[in-house]
Amino acid sequence: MRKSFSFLFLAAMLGINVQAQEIAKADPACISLTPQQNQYRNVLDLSGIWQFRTDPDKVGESQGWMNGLTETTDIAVPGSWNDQIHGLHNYLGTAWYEMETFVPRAWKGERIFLRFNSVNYMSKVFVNGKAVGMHEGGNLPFAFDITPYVVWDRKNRISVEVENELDPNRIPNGNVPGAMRTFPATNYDFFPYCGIHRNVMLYTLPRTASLQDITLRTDFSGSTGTINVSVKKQGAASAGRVTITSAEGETYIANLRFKGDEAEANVSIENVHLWSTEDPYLYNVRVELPGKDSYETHCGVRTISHDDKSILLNGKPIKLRGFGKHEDFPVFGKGVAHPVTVYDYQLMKWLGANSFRTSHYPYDEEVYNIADREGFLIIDEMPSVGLLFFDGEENVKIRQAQCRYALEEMINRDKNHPSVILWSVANEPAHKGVGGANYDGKEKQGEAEENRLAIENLGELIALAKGKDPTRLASFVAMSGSPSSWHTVGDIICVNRYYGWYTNPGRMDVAIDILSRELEKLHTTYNVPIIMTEFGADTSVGVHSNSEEMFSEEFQCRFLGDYLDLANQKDYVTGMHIWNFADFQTGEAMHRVNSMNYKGVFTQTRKPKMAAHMLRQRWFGTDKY
Ligand code: BDP
Repeated sequence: MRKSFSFLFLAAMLGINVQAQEIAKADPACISLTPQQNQYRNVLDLSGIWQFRTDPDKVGESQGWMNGLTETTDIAVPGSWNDQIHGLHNYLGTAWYEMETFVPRAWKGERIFLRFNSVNYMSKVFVNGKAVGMHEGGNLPFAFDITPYVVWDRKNRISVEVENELDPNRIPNGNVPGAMRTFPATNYDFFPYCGIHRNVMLYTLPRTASLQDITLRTDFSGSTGTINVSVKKQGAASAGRVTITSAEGETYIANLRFKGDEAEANVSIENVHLWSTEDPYLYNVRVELPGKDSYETHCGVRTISHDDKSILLNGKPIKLRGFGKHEDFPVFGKGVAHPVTVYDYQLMKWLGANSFRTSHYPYDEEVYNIADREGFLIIDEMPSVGLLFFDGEENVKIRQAQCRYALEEMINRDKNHPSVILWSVANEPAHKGVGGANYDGKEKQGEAEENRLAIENLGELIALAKGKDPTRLASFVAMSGSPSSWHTVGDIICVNRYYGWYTNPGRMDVAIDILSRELEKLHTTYNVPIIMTEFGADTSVGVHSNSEEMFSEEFQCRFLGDYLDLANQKDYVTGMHIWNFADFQTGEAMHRVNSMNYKGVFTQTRKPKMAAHMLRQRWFGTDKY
C-alpha cells in the first residue's frame, strides 16, 4: 500500500486535525481488475439511499462524525448532491456520507475490499470509525483493503468525508486568478458536480492467491492473430492458465509459469476474427490460478497505428465521426445514469457516428464495455482540463504529480478495451496569450518559460502513457491560439476550433477560410493526421432564422455542415468530433444562458435539434464526414 507523504498537505486542505498518523493513499494497482462475481470472488453493490450531512465548518472529524452521523438527510448513491438536495446547488464544501451493511459471514477468511468508482473530488473513507484511506481526484476508481476493520456480529458503518473545493492546484483547476469569470469559479466549462458519482462496492479477493492485474495486447499478421496476456498475482501460486474462447466455441489454452508474481503467455489464433467498428468481434479471456482464483474478461484483436494522414485500424485508414460528450443529466448531475448511457449509444448509432471522446475525464466503466461490443472508438481523456504552465514551476510540479497519478489509474482501468484507441493527457492546456494573442507569431513576455514547461510536462505524460501502453496513440487536445510548437509532443494533432463562433462570429465564409489555411499549415509542418476534437455552436432549440443567424437551428446546421464539408476535402483530417453530443450544465456566466452550454445536437434530455437530422443524412451508411 502506498503511503501518502502529501497527507499533511491534503489534510490541511480538508481542514482535518491530523496527529502524526499515516493514512494510506489509494494505490492505483488496486483498481486494475473491476470486481467480479465468480466461484472465487464476491461483490456486494452498495448503491441505494445513504445518509448525508454537510459540514461547512469542517468540524466532522474533530467531533467524531465517523462514529455515527446525526441530523442527516437521505441521499441517493450514486448521484451528485448538488441537484438532489434542495439548496445545495452551489455547495462544494465538505460533506459526509454514511451507510451501514452486514458483511456476509461466508466472506470470513477472504480479503475484503471497498471500491468507489468515482467520488469528486477529495475523499477520506472510514470503516467502523477507523480511517482506511484517502483519495484525491474524481472520475476514476479507488479501493482499499478493509479486512482488518470489518466486524461480523453487527452491521459495518461506512463513512465518507468528501469535498470538491476549487483550487488552482487541483486537476481540473478552479479559483484561478484572472481566469474565466464563472460562478462557481471553475477554470473549465462544465458544472463542478460533487459527491459519490458511481457505484460503491464491497468485494473479496481469495486469501491464498489472487490475480491482481491482466494486460492484453493484440496483433496480427496475415490471418494469424496473437493475444499477449501478461498477469500479475499476489500470494502463493506458481502456475496459472489462460483460456481464450471464440464466439463459435473454439478454445486456445496457454499455461502461465510465474517468475515472482509475474507471468506471460502468447496465444496464437489461426484465422483470427479481427475487431473493427463494423464487426466488433470479441474473444472471451479467462485467466485462472487453478483452485485459487479466476477472472474473466473480453478481448478484441486489432491494431491501432497511424501514417502521415490517417489513424489506421487494423492497418486501414479510419475516419472518426462523432462527438465530445459529458456525463451530465438533470438531477443526476454526474451520477451514473445507465438508461442515458444506453440511449446515447442508440442515438449515436442512429446518426451513423462511430466514435467519441470522454471529454473531459474518464467515464464510467460500462461506457467502455458497451463501446467494445458496439464497435465505437474512444479517445480516453484524463481529468486534466485547462492545465496551467504560467504560474511558476512549483505549482506546475504539484499538478503534474496529480496528473501522473490519474494517468496511471486511467490506463490501469481502461487498457484492455479494444474501443480505446488514443490516450488524451489534457484538454486545452491554457496559454497565457490565448485569445488570438499568439497569431502575430511574436513571443510574449514569459512565453519561452511557459512553452518549455508545457512541452516538458505534456511530453512527460505522453511518454508515460506510451511507456505503459505502447499499443495505442497518445496526444493532448489543443485550444485555438496555443503555440503550434506544443504539437511536437503527441503522436497526432488534436485541435478544438471555434472560428465562426468565438472569433469571427457568424462569418462562416471567413471562418472556413481561416480554418482551411490553418489546417494546411499544421499538416505541412508536422506531417501527422489531425482530429478536430471540438467545433460547434450554441443553439436554442426551436429558434429559427431565415438568414442562418447565430443561436438558430439553421446556423448550427450551417456551422457544422461547413466544417464537415471542409474536412471532406482534407485527406489528413482523420476525425471530426462535434462539440457537443448534448446540451450540458455549466456554472453561471454571462455567455451561458440558464447555466447551460447549448452546443449539443441533442438537448440535455436527448431531444434532437435540426442538426441531428442533418448529421444522420450526412453520416448514416456513408464513410464521409
Ligand atoms: C472548449 C472547451 C469545452 C467548452 C467549449 C465551449 O474544451 O470544454 O465547453 O470550448 O466553449 O474550449 O463550448
